[in-house]
Amino acid sequence: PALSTAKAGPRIKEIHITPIAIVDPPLLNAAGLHAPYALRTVVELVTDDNISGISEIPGNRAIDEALAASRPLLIGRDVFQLNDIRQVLESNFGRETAAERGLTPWDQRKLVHIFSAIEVACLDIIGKVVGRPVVDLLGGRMRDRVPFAAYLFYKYEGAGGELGFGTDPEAAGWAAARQAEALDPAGIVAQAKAMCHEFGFQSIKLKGGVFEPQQEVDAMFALYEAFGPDVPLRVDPNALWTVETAIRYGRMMEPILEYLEDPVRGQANMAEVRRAVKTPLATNMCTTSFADIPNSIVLGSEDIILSDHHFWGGLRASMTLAGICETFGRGLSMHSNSHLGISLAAMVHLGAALPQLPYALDTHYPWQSDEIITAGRFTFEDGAVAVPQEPGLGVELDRQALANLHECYLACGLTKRDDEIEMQKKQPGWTFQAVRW
Ligand code: GKR
Ligand code: MG
Repeated sequence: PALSTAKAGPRIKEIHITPIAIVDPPLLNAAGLHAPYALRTVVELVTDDNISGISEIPGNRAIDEALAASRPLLIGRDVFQLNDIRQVLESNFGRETAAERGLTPWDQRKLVHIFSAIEVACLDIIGKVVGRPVVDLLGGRMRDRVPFAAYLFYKYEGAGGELGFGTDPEAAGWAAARQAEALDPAGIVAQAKAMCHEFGFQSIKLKGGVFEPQQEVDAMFALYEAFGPDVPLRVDPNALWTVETAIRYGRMMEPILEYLEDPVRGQANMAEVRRAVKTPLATNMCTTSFADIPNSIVLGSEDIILSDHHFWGGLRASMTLAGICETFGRGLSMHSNSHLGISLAAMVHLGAALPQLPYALDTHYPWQSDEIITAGRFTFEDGAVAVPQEPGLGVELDRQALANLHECYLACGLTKRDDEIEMQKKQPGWTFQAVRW
């Protein structure tokens, strides 16, 4: 039963769960190839006094179904009682194990995504009720602008969406560059220049785990040559390398890397590489939940945890993680997946509240062209996004765009992310391997 409170807050009356499909170009990664559409789910809570709160999570039919099944547990609950809501969901679904995350670069757990979807939408509502932006509900802003990094991908030519591997000859600037093939160091440098020119990013990350390591290391040196020592560089092979490979190539890149992200699989392997290479190691794959923290500390598996409020269980959980990182000397930064502006707004509020922000955060946003917020696409200045000042998340749902993107979801027929199947369209017989080189 819900606990009694001195003053009951607004209660959840309706929960709307809308899966959408957004245009995504053919980006390569360790698990294969991005489909022409990335899936997201938009959640809207409406209270008994008709205040609406929104959130966005990665799209996956199984998660949407679990979220829908939790409706009877959530309807009637006070949006301020986030601790209670979390406990109710956990008692219903049971705790998730690290194994449920899966081996792919992205996280496949249900409960953490459900927590996040509900918590962010509740915080949006609470912010509107008290007239303060979400960052103030997380303890207040430490900065007015949140810096992001250029997130480069090897890719096939193609715009994604209806065009698939085709391109729009009318496109110009970054919209044209985003369609171009990038399969070698020169292609990656050209992509970096176009992206940094458009968004002003001052740090660069390359998604690796696509080609044999020497080629990816060559791309990193080519970026270093092109951008010089003042632009921090990172590479992320998504745990595809062996310990031996990671030590060999990690040492080679010591002079040019800000950090090396998930070179190997598992905390013990990460710890071994960390002892042998001077560059800091970061992860969004080996330490991805609070249950992973004790072993991370015992083994010393990484220097930087890449939080993601979508799979750490929300914004407040990410603030808790920030405290743990501070206690144990871990750096904290942010991971991303293909996303739109509701997620970006939440990421910016969190980024603004974090006590320390030593690294520019990840975002896939430049790869997307759709939007579902009324203000249209966020703008970046010198690679940073200004923290919304309005109450709540500070973004409003564009209902027409939501309906269109939902139609797109129904038409595209995708129900979960499967990069292996997409890759097989280009390379028949290709299979994902948890460790490749
Ligand atoms: O979008 O292909 C991708 C990325 O590989 C993504 O799924 C990862 O989760 O960005 C991610 C990462 O840093 O590992
Ligand atoms: Mg990563």
